[in-house]
Amino acid sequence: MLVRSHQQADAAQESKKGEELNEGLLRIITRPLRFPVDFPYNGRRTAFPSPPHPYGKSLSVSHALGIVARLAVGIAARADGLPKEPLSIVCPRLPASVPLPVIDGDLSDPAWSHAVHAPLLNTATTQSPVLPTRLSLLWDDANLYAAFDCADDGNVNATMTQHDANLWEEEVVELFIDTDGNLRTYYEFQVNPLNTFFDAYLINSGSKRWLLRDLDLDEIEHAVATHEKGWRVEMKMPFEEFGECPRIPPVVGDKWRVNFYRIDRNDPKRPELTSWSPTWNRNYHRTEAFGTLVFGD
Ligand SMILES: [Ca+2]
Ligand SMILES: [Ca+2]
Repeated sequence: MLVRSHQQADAAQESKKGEELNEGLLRIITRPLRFPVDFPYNGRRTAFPSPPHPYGKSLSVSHALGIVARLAVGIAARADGLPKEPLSIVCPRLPASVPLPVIDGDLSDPAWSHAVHAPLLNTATTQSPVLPTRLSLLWDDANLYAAFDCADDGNVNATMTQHDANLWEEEVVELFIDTDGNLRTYYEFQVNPLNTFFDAYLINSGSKRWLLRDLDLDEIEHAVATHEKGWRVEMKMPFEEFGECPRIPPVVGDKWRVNFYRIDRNDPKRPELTSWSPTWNRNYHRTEAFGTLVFGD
């Protein structure tokens, strides 16, 4: 019972996506900056204040306990020989001679045979999940491509069809993309089995998060195909849609901090939270656990 209660609490924490920002609030944020944020909202450049340091002047008891708990989990994990550092992955560039993938949820395009593949594993333990997910990544001079091949048992839990709905409350795949690697501001995209899309911009101080759901990156293409053994997501993300990039398009060797996730709820009381780079707890917004995507040749 204790385990179940803990997981329910974790799921509730994951469902709480942080304080909402909106365009009106953006306009009244006038505090001085500590770092520039190039925010691509409706083509304008908008500056955010620097979020407070997560463990600033007053380290609360709950923070201290949280740090100790995370250290304990990390040490236990490392004793099992699990990776100490966030993962890194080299994303191959699609050869110019290969046709671009058609964004339709069918991953049989020749382009995907040039992609790099990685599994999503239990984000707290890196144990293999009941229902596997294979992530695929690829890029060309205009776009980053991602695909999720999600095994499922036919019990797909998704009802939301409205753009920017709280898709994480059902089954979903998620992409967190921090183009400049500051681990404080990043994009969050979600796609559910009904091909409903969520896009938002996050500011994360470590102890508090702000969510700008009004961000709508209309040029991102996404498609889902379901079949008897699961569902597949195929995405094309134009580089021109992203702010805070070191370069557009990237050059070989450029690095973005990223993570990729899935929430499966075949057992509604025990959601299965999986990630590419392990977060060592059930918090998907632990930015220091974001892995590194290296743009390869
Ligand atoms: Ca396709
Ligand atoms: Ca949005």
